[in-house]
Amino acid sequence: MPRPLLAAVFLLLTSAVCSASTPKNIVLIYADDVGFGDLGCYGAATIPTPNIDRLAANGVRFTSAYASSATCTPSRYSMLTGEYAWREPGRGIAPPNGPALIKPGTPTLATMLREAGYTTALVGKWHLGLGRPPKPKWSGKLAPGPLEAGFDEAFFLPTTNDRVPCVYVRDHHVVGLEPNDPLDVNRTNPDGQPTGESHPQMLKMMWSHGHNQSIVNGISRIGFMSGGKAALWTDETMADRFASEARQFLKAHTETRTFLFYSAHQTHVPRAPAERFVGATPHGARADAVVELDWCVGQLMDELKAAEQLDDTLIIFSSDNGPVLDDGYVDGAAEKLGSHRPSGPYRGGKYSRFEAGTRVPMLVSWPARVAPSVSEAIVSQVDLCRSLASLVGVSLKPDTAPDSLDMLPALLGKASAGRDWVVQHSGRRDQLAIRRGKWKFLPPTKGPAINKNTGTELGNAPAPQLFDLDADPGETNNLASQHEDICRELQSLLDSIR
Ligand code: NG6
Ligand code: CA
Repeated sequence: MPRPLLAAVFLLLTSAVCSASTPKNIVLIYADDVGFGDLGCYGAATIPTPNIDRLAANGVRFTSAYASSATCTPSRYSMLTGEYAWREPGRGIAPPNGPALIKPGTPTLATMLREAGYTTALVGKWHLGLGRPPKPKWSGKLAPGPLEAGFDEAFFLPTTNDRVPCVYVRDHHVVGLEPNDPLDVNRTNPDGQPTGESHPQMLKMMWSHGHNQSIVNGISRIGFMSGGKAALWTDETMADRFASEARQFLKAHTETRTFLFYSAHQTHVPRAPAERFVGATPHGARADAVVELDWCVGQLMDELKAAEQLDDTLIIFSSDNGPVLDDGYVDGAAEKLGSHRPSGPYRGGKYSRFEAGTRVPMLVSWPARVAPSVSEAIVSQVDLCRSLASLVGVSLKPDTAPDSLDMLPALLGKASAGRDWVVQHSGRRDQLAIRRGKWKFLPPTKGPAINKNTGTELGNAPAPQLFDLDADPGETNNLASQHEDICRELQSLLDSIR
């Protein structure tokens, strides 16, 4: 075929898949445990976040955006599959040896965008399990994992930065593993190694609850790992590593459409930001880690700018659950809080059914298409599947992403209304709540009112709770006994969704 004809055919073919109304790149930046009030653009006066604030100033800043759950694994599961994690058991916080939770063949945000012609990558935290039961083959091939969930490439930390194994994985294998030093992960101490419990004098950061098992980089973790010495990460360089991996991915794919899931580790414990961010705020390591996260966001923006693609990149920024101060280490987060309010005006935090558990920052920036605004539309991260499918022109089968709604107009700031209602989930399967318009309803639940480790108000109570979020955003005035009809309606709505 003559060259011009070939080019014309190519253009025709690619434009059939991706029309001019789809962005060149989609970058989903997912923070860990960042609360509604933690960013400059959401009112944090003492935490400088200029890059994230720039996204807000140039895009849509949501005030009623929700993570599906108040912990990480279920939020991520719901966001990537469009199905609430709580529909099946076993999708709570994944343990170090947790097997893959997304079954191969399940349609995901990544498989859908790949179908639309995007090259897809995960950089950062995974925490959705690896391999088949009984446990991942840490020294062998780690599958299924992100690659079986729709990512063309992946550079990731397997669970969380407070869990073993403290190694990076690229695609199917641990990075830097030496064959003569196989890696394994156990529930018990396999080789009598010193632990956070037995040798606290070896620690540079003391644990406060849990987190007293294997010691890596002077920090004790959840779980025991043995071997893999050459592959161990250093917490203080994790941000540099993830930012550089993400930049390399974007740089390598300037000619094709890309979907980057940048899944940050900040501000999850242990908070050990790079030396240059220590003291960036008056609030200690937790808020310093927010500044480090902002730097990472700036790195991605710089890379897109260098390729002259920032304008035509859809960047979505959000967080997997609300904030927590002491989540297991003595790092001064509570002591140095001062006037900073990680939850903003809301009650609770990570693990909670009160608003701060799941109401999180969400920013949508696409300078070429999206005008700056502040939106009060109710949107949930579970909606990303159907909304982005609609954006890129993929039609999903009815049983795919069953809990996801197409909220594209709201997400792009073109409609002021979003969902009528949103389900809120503490992270435990039996603990749901629902918001419809201004009403927030929490059915009675067993369990403690306060998480004794973290001090978080969980929302558990033996009686129903109903709050008017317009008049009482802090959920202090329980109106359930005055509005039994509304409680009944919301209970039956929740039952029907369940
Ligand atoms: C909890 C851990 C907490 C954190 C959380 C997961 C203890 C006592 N607490 O079980 O430190 O790791 O799991 O956080 O071990 S998440 O953001 O990934 O859901
Ligand atoms: Ca989290």
